[in-house]
Formats: sequence, structure tokens, C-alpha cells
Amino acid sequence: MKLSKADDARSPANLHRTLTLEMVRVTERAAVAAAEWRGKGDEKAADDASVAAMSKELERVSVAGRIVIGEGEQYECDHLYVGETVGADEGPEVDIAVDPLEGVTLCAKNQPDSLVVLAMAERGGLLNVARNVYMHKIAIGAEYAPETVHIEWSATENVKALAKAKGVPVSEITAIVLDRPRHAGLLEELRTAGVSVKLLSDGDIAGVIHAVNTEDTGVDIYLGSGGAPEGVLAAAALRCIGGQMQGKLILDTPDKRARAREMGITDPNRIYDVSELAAGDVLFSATGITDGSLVEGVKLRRHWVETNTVVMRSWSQTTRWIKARHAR
Ligand code: VTB
Ligand code: MG
Ligand code: MG
Repeated sequence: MKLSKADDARSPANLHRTLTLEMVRVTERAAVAAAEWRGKGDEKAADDASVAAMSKELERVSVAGRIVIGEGEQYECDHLYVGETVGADEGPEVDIAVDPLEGVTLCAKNQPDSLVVLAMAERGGLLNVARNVYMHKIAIGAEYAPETVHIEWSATENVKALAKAKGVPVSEITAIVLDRPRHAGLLEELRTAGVSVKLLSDGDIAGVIHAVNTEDTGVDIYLGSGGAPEGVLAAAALRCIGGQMQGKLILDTPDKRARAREMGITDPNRIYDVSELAAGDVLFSATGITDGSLVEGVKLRRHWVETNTVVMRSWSQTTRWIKARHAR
């Protein structure tokens, strides 16, 4: 226990702990707005509602904020675009990464695991990636030695190495993988090795978090590719809860490579670890929209609304689950 460290007045923490509650209000507000669109089959309306609510609530947060991972480029969207200035313009200078509706399809279909996600870091702390870029990712728990697995090894090599480190047969390893045609080869390899695979229809921020929380989830490893923004957001969470992850951007077009260069990425083949994806003091907040494996969803009742949020802070390594009732 590091409870004594939690007194920020005498600590070197750059992001004050009270910011966590301000962030919770932001993701809560966005989740309630998105929840009104659950099951309506309209992905865009749900996304727009969440974005607008998040954007509005962010204005009240005591930071001089800058969006570094947002909804798109400035010419593509009105709110939460890359480079947008957000916050009340008081307090620390921070960078902000958002996914206002992670799992938009899940929300539109009212299926489990849609979330609102926001991470905040000291200026320059988050890898800047465009919304349309993908990332190869691998993640395992903090309990393993560094270099137990490696993003450049084959899936077979990785699950064998992990099984050996864990002291179990490969058939007792559970991997979590996004269910996409691009993963057909990966899946084939995992099946041949005898691994149990948990397929995700969407939502690989939660997928990576589950892979490092093996004790809670039974999942041992995340493998495959997903959104690069989701990779940075997952890394922000891992900075707070522990866990290992490597990420490699997939810059497969000249346009993506050019934009990445503008955003400060000099080596397109670089392999990033957790603290290179999200450095310095980091805060992470996620509120459930639909019920999910990470947090429960919004309950919209006649007289009140209930939200469930998980909020984390790297400096103190705290995770809090905040269940809130709001008057309607
Ligand atoms: C993931 C997942 C998202 O996109 O990163 C994924 O976390 C990857 O992209 O929820 P494709 O869907 O294009 O394969 C989502 O599924 C949707 O944003
Ligand atoms: Mg989104
Ligand atoms: Mg997403």
C-alpha cells in the first residue's frame, strides 16, 4: 500500500488527483448522452451525441488541454479534432486522447461492452496517432519477465513462450483477439496450437485491459491488430494498473506515413512499449454505455440515471469504480 504517497500537496505529481473526478464527470456525461441512442440502430447519432456531450463537459475541466487523439482532423469534424484546445484554460497543460464511443456498433445494437474512454497526460505524454491508423498489439500481465513475448515473433512462438513462463500447457492459455477477417491466419495458428480464443466483436481497449488482469478475467494474452488510438488509450490504462504491451503502427499508405511524420513519428517501424505510448503522469477514465465486462452500463430510469465508471491514476496506481446516481 502506498497510501501515504497519495498526499499531493507534498508530492511531485503533475496531474493533481482532483482531476480524476473532473474526468469522471466528462465520461459520465458522454455515456448518458450515448445511452439515449442504445439499440436505435443509428451509429452516427449515438457517436454524435457522445462527442457533443463530452466536448461540452470538457470545457469545465480545470486544465489547459489539447486533443492529441480525437475524432479526426480539424477539417473533418466540429468537435474533438486533433489540435483542438479544450478545458477551462486554467491548471496544468495536458494532452488528451478520447474515444467518445468505443464500440459504436455495440451501442447501436444494444450489445455489451460499449464505453466512453478518455485519457489525460502531461503535455507530450501520449503518442499522437490519427484515427484511421491501425496498430499491431500484444499484451500480457505484469507478472511475467520482460521479453517473455515479442510483437515480432509468431503467435505460436508467443503462446508457447507464455505457457512456459506460466508453467501450464498451451491448451490452458486463453488469448483475446478481435474477430476480423484479417485475423484468419492468426486464429488458425492459435487453433493449431490448442489455445482457447475469446473473440471480440469490437472494443479492444477493454480487450487489452482484460489480458493484463488475468486473475480477474482468465485471459492471458491479447494478440492482433486494432485501432492505434485504442492502443494508446489502452496503454494509458496499463500505466495505471500495470501490465506489458508492445505496439507497432501499421502505416500502410503514403498518406498515413506523411500524416504520421507530421505528428512526430520519425521511425514508422518503431516498436513502442507501454511507457512510450503513454508517458509521465497519466489519468484514464471509462464509463460504460451498455453493460460490459469492464463496467456496467448506464441505467436510464424514470427519476434517476446511474453511471458506472472506472478511473485510474498512474502516479498513485489507484483504480476506482465510481457508481453515480444523477437526478433526471
Ligand atoms: C478496435 C476496437 C474498436 O475498431 O480497435 C477496432 O477497439 C479495429 O478496427 O471498438 P476495425 O473494426 O476496423 O477492424 C473498433 O472495433 C471500432 O472502432
Ligand atoms: Mg469513436
Ligand atoms: Mg473506437
